[in-house]
Amino acid sequence: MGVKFDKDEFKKSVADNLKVLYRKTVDEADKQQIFQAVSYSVKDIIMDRWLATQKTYEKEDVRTVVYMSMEFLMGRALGNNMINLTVYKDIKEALDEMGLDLNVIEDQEPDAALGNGGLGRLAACFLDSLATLGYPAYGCGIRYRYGMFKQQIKDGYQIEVPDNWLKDGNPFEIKRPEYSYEVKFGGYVRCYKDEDGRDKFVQEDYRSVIAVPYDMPVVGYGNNVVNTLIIWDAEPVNTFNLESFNKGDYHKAIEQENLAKNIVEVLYPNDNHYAGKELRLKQQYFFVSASIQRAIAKYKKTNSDIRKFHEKYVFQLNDTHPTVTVAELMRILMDEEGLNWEEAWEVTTHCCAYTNHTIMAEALEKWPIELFSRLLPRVYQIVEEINRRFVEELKVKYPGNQDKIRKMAVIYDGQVKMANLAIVAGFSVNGVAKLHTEILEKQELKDFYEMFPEKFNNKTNGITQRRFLLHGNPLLADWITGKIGDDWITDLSHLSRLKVYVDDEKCQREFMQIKYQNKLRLAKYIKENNGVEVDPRSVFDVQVKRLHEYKRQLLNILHVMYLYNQLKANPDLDIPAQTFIFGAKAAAGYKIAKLINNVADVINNDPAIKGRLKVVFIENYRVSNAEIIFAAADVSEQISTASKEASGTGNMKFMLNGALTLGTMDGANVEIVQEVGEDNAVIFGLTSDEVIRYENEGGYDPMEIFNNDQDVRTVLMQLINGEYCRENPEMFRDIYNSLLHNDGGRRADTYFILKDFRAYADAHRKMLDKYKDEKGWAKSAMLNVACAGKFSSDRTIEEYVRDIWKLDKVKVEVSDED
Ligand code: NTF
Repeated sequence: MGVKFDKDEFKKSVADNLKVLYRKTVDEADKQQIFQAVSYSVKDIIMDRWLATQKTYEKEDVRTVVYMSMEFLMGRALGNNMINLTVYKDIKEALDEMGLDLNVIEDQEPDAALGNGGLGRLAACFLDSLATLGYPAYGCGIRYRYGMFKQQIKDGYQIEVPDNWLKDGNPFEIKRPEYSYEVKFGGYVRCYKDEDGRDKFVQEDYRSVIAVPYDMPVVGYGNNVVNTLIIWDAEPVNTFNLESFNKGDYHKAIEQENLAKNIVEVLYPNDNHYAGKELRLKQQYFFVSASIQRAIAKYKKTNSDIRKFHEKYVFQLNDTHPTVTVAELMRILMDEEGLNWEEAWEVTTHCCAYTNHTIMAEALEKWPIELFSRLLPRVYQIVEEINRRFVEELKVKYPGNQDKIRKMAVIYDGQVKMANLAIVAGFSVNGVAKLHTEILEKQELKDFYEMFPEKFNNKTNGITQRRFLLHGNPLLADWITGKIGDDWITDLSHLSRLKVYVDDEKCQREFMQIKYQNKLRLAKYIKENNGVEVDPRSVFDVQVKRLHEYKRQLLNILHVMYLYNQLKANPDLDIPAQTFIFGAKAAAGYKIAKLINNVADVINNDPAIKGRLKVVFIENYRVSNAEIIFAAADVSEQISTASKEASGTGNMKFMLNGALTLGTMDGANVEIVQEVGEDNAVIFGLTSDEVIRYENEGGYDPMEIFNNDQDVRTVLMQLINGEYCRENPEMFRDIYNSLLHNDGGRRADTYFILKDFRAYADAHRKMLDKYKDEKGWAKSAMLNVACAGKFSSDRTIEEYVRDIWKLDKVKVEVSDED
């Protein structure tokens, strides 16, 4: 099953688009114009399938999941759409014949960076899998004018540059103004009796915006299914009739105009961190309200009884960010649809399911009731009533136990606790890796688990092999297909068939040759984009992910400093040449990027070590260059403090591309090692139980390590003696202090960097020993690929469907098939 592709027709279509869009011929058009024209030609292929899919859904009145997320880190669409339409190679050929280079064309597309990191990318992988598996699904999110900032490195510092991703237009999206909805903020709630004597609640004197949806196609692989990602834009209610307003309304009109402009302006660039900004709550309610209104309107087109809404719709809440969903749904069901509390609660509690993505305390969303009730007065009343009823329940179940109420109430200490709201009103609560779910059940959400054990379940994350192998690593993808056929594209468990080749020396050579080609590709990228020369024969040791203390990029760079000291002291040290590659965006103000860049500067310019050590910080790490980076990695650094990384998904992308994991027993690393075997990864450091025990005991004493470990002491002293910052020796004093001294409420070495340092250095040694054994390494790397099957997001989605969403697969017929 696939798209019937007519090469000449496609070429004509590209030329026609250039003519219609720009009045240009192929020779006259610039690269961006070619990208646009090619995209419109691809969109044309998508369109018939998109129409057919939506028709089928309507006709079969399917049960649908709505994936509610503040973030969708989609990356580039063109290449992925061609891959999933199964016309990538055909189009490449057609363009070749036109004298056009597909790689160059793909490079013209800005990443759709509507997300921070793992949480947003997971949402994108899930959409890909849902469409590929043929499940009815919508993603609902926000069409931020500015996505994740572009990162430049100047003088070692991160500079944040606005990401004007819509500047040249987004060829794949379609604006759907006919499905716009009003979303109201502020004002007050007026209560009156209707003609039947029932209480009616209306919001008055509010400010509102119009939510306007843009549809983005989500193409399933080779199955004619095209689902929709709806991203909401905000427009003012009354731009066009300002004149008709009397004096009193003028001010309000301007306010509403500003509200519309501000609300979707920018993605908050925080990963695993809650900043508590009013505008963020506005964003949340804005897209939640619009999405629910849309779902209800759609439901009513084919169904008459709103009491059965939950039979057709399930909302998956991607972390607590969209949790206001539960209260907004209650509001609409009661205030607009006329249900009573019990009826509305019955629907809501069968509609909403919550995924927890972190146990980091600073990521927990808690809104001051002052802010919440001022912004969402009616929704707040409903949250209060949910809380009142729940606290009543607690009092019955745990008489006299004030502690339970303190920990479990939805409103406490003047704050609305979003996780508690999601758990109380949701029918499912899931973690994102086995270890993470265990920690939720035994520690973080223990009280809730005791009260509602049936709600809790695990869904270990996954990634889509279509983007991160088929598109990102075409050489390896072709090689795999040559060995085992192409079933792996839609069923990654087939990769296990590669196991019979891991001892075959010819296969090993082929495999390592592909890795080498990918390292050349990355080396070229680094040269062009960062101006650094790296040796493709060196070990590529890579840590790419958001910069965050708990992810411990600091441990990595301190170890690089240590290695450098070793090499200087002993120039004959018998270890392979190594390139340490970093890529990461930081929340503003985190200084570690500067340290990495300064260390890179010193090491890369020291002739004494003869190029045996290089350090590279890849600027502007994002989905599109990630694909190149994963393909080229030898070693995958997954070194978070055990218990802190809920799952990780980069770890899976490295594994799928044949890198060995060097990591802690954290998140999904645990399951990766379980799949690939302990001999094909290197694990080090404290376990999550040990970390949690230390934390409960108030920490440990890093001074003891400082006093007793000369190598660690040397490295730490180099932070404050100007070794890595001649012009300002004080530059890294804060980092030094944070490792050794308590500071107010903050424990010294909060993330156990010094505690794990020796084990980490030993792990590196072990990894290099493995690398020296060429055949052994090739075998381990191949086994990583062969054992990656579990980590497909297809598997994850099948589990969500089976345990939570209960969807049926749909078949879509399109007439142009061959
Ligand atoms: C992230 N959480 C976790 O930090 C990652 O370990 C995990 O892989 C991804 O979610 C996807 O599940 C967050 O970004 C958040 F928002 F919860 F802090």
